[in-house]
Amino acid sequence: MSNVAQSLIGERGAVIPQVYGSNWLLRVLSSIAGTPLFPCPYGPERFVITRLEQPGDTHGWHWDDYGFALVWVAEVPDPVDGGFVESVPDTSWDKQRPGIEEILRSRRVHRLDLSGGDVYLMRTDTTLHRVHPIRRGRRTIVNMAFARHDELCRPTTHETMDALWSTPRTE
Ligand SMILES: O=C(O)CCC(=O)C(=O)O
Ligand SMILES: [Fe+2]
Repeated sequence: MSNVAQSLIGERGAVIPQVYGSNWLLRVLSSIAGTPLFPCPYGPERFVITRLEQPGDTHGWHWDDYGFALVWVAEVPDPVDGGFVESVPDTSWDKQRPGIEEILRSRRVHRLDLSGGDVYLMRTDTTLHRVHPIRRGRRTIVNMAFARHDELCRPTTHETMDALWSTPRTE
């Protein structure tokens, strides 16, 4: 799996930062979510480009640090080769004891098949989710994170980022 970090996209990219900063987009997403959404207060989590390309590459089971993610799917293998999204809604992240195995044993796992060009919005703080490991092909997405109002000021640790980048961060 390879990632292009927010800082690099911010420095060299034009379209992604512009789309992310669009008030129109925020209004549309807020109306779909049924709650006002805001740019993520923690810069490094605002947007990331992620590519899976080796057999077995996955984005393993996790919750995100903020409430919503908008995922733009640039390319994805045929669903028979993996790359679809699996999720368990209405689950919460106990950071001391995530209990992921127990949730997977006892709850129905939903599946979302994707095609290149799809965009989806997910409630990511209360939805356990992962990308099913790919068997072949390549999967490239842009993930944009958005926060609810109550997430703007609260102190937050950034476990999801830490797992991606292996650098401890707290704000
Ligand atoms: O690639 C996807 O569809 C979801 C990615 C994801 O869950 C994340 O980046 O936190
Ligand atoms: Fe996620």
